[in-house]
Amino acid sequence: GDLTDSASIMRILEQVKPAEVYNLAAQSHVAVSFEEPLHTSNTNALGSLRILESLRILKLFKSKFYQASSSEMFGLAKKLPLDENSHFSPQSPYAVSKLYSYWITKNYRDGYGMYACNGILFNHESPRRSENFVSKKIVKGLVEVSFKKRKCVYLGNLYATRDWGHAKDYVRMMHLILQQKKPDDYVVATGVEKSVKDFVNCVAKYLKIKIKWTGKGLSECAVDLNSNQIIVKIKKSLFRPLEVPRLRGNMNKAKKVLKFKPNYNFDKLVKDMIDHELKTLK
Ligand code: F7E
Repeated sequence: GDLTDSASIMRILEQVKPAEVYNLAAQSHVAVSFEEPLHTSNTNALGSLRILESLRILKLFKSKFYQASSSEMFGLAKKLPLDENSHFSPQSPYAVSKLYSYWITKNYRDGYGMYACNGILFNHESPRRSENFVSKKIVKGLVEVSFKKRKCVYLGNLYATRDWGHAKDYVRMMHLILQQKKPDDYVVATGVEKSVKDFVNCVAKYLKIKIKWTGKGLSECAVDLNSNQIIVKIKKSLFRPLEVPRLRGNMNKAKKVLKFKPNYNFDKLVKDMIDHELKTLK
C-alpha cells in the first residue's frame, strides 16, 4: 500500500483484518524534511490518520495500532533526560509531522476506545541503516578509508548528541507495547548520550585508526596519525536549518512495565555495524 493513498490502505486493512498494525512508514530523514515538507507531512502525519480512520470506518476496533513516534518531537529539550511527560518542541517539518501522528493516535485511543499506542523511540540503528544517516555514514566511510577505498568522510554538526540504541532491541519493544492490557505510550531509549564526534572516535578506535582532531568550526578535521591524511572533514551543506542539539531518554516506564532489557549498548551497536561493513567489503 501507500500511505498517501487512502483507498489502498482501506483495501488492505479490509482484506487482512490485522490483529496488529505497526505504522513504521515515513519519510524518515530529518534533513530531507526541510526540502520536502509537504511530502513529509502528507506521509508522516496524514498517513497515520488514514490508517486510524480506515480502522474506524471498517469497525476494526480489535486491531491494535502502533505508531512510530520519535524523540525528534522533543526538539529543543530544556531538561534531560526525556520521558513520557516531557515537553515537546519540534525543530523540523519531520518532527512536526510526527507530533501530529502522536496526538491523533492518542485522540483515537481516548475518543473511540481504540487500542492505539505511541512508542517514542530514540535513534535506533543497525547494519541495515541507510548511508544518509550519520551512524552508517561514519561506519561505512571509515571502514572504506581503512581499506583505502576512500580518502575522506564529510560530516555536518559534530557536537549534536543522540541517545543511540540498537534497532533489534527496539523492535522487540514495539511488539511488547502492543501486548499490554491497556494501550499506552512509552519512551524507548538507552539513557546514554553520545555526540557525533564520539561516534567517529568509537569507530576509529575499533578500526585501530589513530586520529587527532584539529581546527575549529568548519575547519575542524580528523587526521589519521599513521598516514597524516585528513580523514574527516566538515561540510557546511550538511548542517540543518534547525538542529536538535541534545537528546537523552529516560526509559524507566518501559523498564518497569515492558521489562525492557536491551541486549546492546553503544559499543556493541557500533561493533555490530562495523563487523557487518567489514564482511560486506571483504
Ligand atoms: O542525524 C548530525 C545531525 O540523520 C543524527 C531518524 O531515524 O532518529 C533519526 O534522526 C545527528 C543530527 O538522525 C551528519 O545533524 C552530522 O544531529 O543520523 P541522523 P536524526 O536526525 O537524529 C530520529 C529518532 C528519527 O525519528 C529519524 O527518523 O547527526 N549529523 N553530520 C549528520 N547527520 C547526517 N544524516 N549526515 C551527516 O553528514
